[in-house]
Amino acid sequence: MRIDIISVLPELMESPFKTSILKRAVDKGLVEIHFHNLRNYGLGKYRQIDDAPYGGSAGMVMMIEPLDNCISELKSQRNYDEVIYLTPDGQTLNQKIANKLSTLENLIFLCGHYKGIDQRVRDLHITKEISIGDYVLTGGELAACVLADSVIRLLPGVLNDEQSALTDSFQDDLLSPPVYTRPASYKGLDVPEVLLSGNFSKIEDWLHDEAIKITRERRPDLLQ
Ligand code: 6GU
Repeated sequence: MRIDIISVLPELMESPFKTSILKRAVDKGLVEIHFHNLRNYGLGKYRQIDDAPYGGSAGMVMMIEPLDNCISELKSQRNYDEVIYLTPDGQTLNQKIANKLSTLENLIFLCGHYKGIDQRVRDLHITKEISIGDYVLTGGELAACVLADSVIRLLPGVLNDEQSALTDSFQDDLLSPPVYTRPASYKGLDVPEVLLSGNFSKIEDWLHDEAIKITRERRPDLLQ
């Protein structure tokens, strides 16, 4: 997979891809991340990338020309499966979306800022708009990192067996059951007997029951 990330603040996204599992995915060549600083496509001496909105509302709007130049340049080099705009107006990210994106080859993530991008960029280039939840961030960069993380960890070879994505919360629309490790007893707090029993079918049943119980308590909406 290749992800091209367009942003005015690419430095905000460097460390996640230089650390731990995402770094290993990059080092193994399972994913390529390419940052594109929109400022390099800015207009004039001041490399302008935003301007006041027509109609006179508050805030600034990211201009069409730098964005169109940047995206068109990328598109001239390869075919992209999706051009994704990170915006609070988008569809809320969930596991199903991450699963679908993880099957694709080439993605562009465009990080929004200010009051958003000129509508014509959306009409011309954007194929998907994604939000990471109902709250507002200073820009799309952290959301782009969240989206990239959720997708990259699903690529074959990224996780090892113990970290397997198949038993994640949400992968089967259930939250995860509680987990325990040694010691079996700590200050009078005991690990549930069944987990020490060695009876794997009983353990499976117990874990499933706990997952249902927790999901019913915390996220009944997932059981609909
Ligand atoms: Cl994608 N961008 C911004 N600025 N805020 C958000 C978001 C995205 N998703 C949730 N809040």
